[in-house]
This record gives sequence, C-alpha cells and structure tokens, in this order.
Amino acid sequence: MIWNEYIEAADRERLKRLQNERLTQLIERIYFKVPFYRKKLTELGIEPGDIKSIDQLSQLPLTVKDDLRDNYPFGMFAETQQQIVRLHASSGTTGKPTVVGYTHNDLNTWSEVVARSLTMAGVSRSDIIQIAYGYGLFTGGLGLHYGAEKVGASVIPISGGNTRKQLQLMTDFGSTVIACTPSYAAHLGESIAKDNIDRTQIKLRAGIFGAEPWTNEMRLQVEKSLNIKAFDIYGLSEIIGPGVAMECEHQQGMHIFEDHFIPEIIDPVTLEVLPYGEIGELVFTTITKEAMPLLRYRTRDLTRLHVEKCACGRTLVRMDKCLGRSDDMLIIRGVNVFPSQIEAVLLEMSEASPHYQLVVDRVNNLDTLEIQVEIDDQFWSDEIRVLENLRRQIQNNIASALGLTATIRLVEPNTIARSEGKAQRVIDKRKLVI
Ligand code: DLL
Repeated sequence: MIWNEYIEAADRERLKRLQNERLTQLIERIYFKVPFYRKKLTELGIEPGDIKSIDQLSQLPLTVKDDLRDNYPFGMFAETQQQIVRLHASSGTTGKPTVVGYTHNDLNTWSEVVARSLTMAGVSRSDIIQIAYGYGLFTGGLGLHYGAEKVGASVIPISGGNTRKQLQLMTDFGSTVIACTPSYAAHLGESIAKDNIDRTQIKLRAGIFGAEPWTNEMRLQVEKSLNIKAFDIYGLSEIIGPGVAMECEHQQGMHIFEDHFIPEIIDPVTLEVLPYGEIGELVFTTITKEAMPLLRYRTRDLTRLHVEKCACGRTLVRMDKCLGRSDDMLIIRGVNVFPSQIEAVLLEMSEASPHYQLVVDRVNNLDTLEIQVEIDDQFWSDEIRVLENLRRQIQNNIASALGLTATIRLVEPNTIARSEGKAQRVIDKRKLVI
C-alpha cells in the first residue's frame, strides 16, 4: 500500500513543478526571515525571484552544522517563538547541541512522512508498534510516535532501554512491529534467546531500524534472531528527524520524500554536484519546513541516489544504505575504511556476534586498529587453538577484503557494552591525546 499515492507515485515532471514552486517560496521566506541566509544570498547577488527552478540549486550556498552551532540556539529560525510548538536537540560529540524547532505545520509534515514510511513497511491500523527509540530531545521516539498514531496503529511509547520490560510488553501486548536502533534490535534478539522466552508468544513481524549505519549482513542477523523483516529508516534532526527516507518492501534503497526534502549528492572535497549513481555526500534542501528551513544542508552521510522507478510503483528517488559518515571514516596507515565495511566482513562469519568495537590508536607515530569481536555463545571455546584459528581467519578476511592489517581480539560473549540507542562502535584514542 502507498500512503500518499499522488505524491509518492507522482509523474516526475509534476513533482518537479511542485518542487520548483516550493523552492521559489523558500528563497523568498528565508531571504526575509533569516538574517543568516539573507546575508549569504546577498553576497552571491541572489534576490527573491531569481531562483525559479531546482536546476538552479547548485548556485545556492551550502549550510553546515557549524552554521547551526554559530547561531545557537534559535538564530536559524524563520518563525518567532510564538509559532514554535516543539524543540528538539542533538548533543553531538563536541560543543553545543544542535537545536531544531517545529511549527504546527512542521509537526504535521513530520507525521505525514513517518506515516508514509511506516506504510512502506506494511504497518497499518491492525498493528501494535513498540517504539523503543529514546523519547526526549532525540527525535527518534516522538518522531515515530506521531506517525504511527497517524497510521492508526496502537502505539506502545516504551522508549529505549529496560530490556526485560521491553520483552515482557512485547509478549503480553503482542507487539507486531518494533522500532529501535539496529544495534538495540540485535541486543533484544539475543535477550530473547538468553531469557528463554517462549517464542510462540512473540508476534513481531517487522522492525523499523535506523539512526545509525548498519549493513545488510546485520540485517540478516537481526531478521533471524527476531524472526521479522527488517526495514531501514533514515533521517536527521536538522532536516526533520526520522522519516526523511524509508525502504519499501523491495528494499532497493530508501525512498526520499522529495516533495519536502530535495536531495543532491556532492563531492565532499570539490563540493561539485555529482550525477545519480555516484557516491558522495548527501545534501538536503527543505522546501516546506517553516520553523527552520535549511538550504543545501550537508549531512556528512555518504551514499548514492537512484532515480529509476521502483517495483513498488513509487517514483521517488532512492538512496542506498549509508556507507557511513565522512567524519566516521578511519584512515589507518593510509587505508580509508568505514566501520560498516568491517561490520560486513565480521558478520559474514557466523562465529561473530553483532557486537564489536574498533579501537584506533597511534603507537610510535603509526596508526593501529584493534578490532574487538565478541564471539557468539555457541562458538566460544576453552581451547586456545580453536580461538587462535578463528582469530587468524578473521584477520585474513579483513586483510583480503579491506587491504588492512588489524589486530583482532576475540572477546567472550556478553562483554562488549550493549547500546540502548546509537551504538558507539569506534574508540579513537588518537583524539584523546591533548
Ligand atoms: O538519528 C533520526 C532518526 C531516528 C533516524 C530514528 C532514524 C530513526 P540524528 O540523531 O540527528 O537523527 O542523527 C542523524 O544518524 O546523519 C546519519 O549519520 C545517521 N542515521 C540516521 N538514520 C540512519 C540510517 C536521527 N538509516 C544521523 N542509516 C544521520 C545510517 C543513519 N545512518
């Protein structure tokens, strides 16, 4: 089923006309309402009325996270406080949080795009959805919440953590859909096995997983351990939260809701716009947001776009699973590697559990990478020889797939800290040195 066929399966020419109209209005709004953008546009000699088509996007200035921090907390808002009905913030790793605001219309848009997303995963009013993303300043919990209510599903707003309770309500209430980060889903899966929960009491059939990069190998593991079909949902607070893009049942990338968010892929170094099909940094322009519209916002997420019509009938552009964030890329002795590439190699081996951590350091001016791999319960052995063989095999697989020599440390089941939200996969000790 398609929630909004008129938009999601629109003729692309018609969609473009709508985007053009909305982009023109956006430029006018931010020119008059956001001093930051007025200054940027004026510097480029652009005035309202000059931009009439999305073909002109590349003439417009890019926006980066630091612009939001420099205008902390409300300097990027295009509406007065009286119009703002919700605030969210993401803490990030350094400095001030990034603050985002919503008007009533923005919240309606948000519910609409999440309703479209959930419908892609087959969620309907017949479902009971357990929302185990954190509720609060993080956009995951409340974002999924209102979209799920809009669809008419029964919502369990349990928030993240408290795994026992999650499993109790999952069985008692008969949840059919679970929404959480993929790493927490992996933890739920192993807890079901560990706590000897009666699987016939679990009615789950779908998972709505996102907020962090995860591989197809991870998908297979989680689908198996929870006995569900797992769907990828993408979003970021600055653009709206979850519901910027979502996978349909064909799982050939995530459909981007282009009537609200126009995607571009740029080369992160030259900043040039790249054609469909090429990997680069994803950039979004929000064309309907009222409280905090953003022009060509650099997400730092690396992916590529596909424009061909999908077998589901939707014509919306699809983005591939994110390879990672450009700031997550590790450079180990000159080899560029994303944590997701390491995850893919590890999880192809049944001995590795979905819990791993990467420790990067610098010893005698040389970068070192230690991969801590938690071994699945049934493969852990007291025999040193067995473990040593496994360690060597993982090391060889990493070396042949990524051209990288890493130290592999096998750790016992249940030793790597479980995450309730976004997993921290990388500990970069090089950044700790002052
Ligand atoms: O993570 C919003 C969200 C909540 C999305 C729940 C999906 C589900 P932020 O905290 O602002 O917002 O983090 C945004 O998380 O730029 C990506 O790097 C990463 N991310 C989000 N979804 C995915 C995904 C929420 N499906 C940042 N795959 C983004 C890979 C993702 N990375």
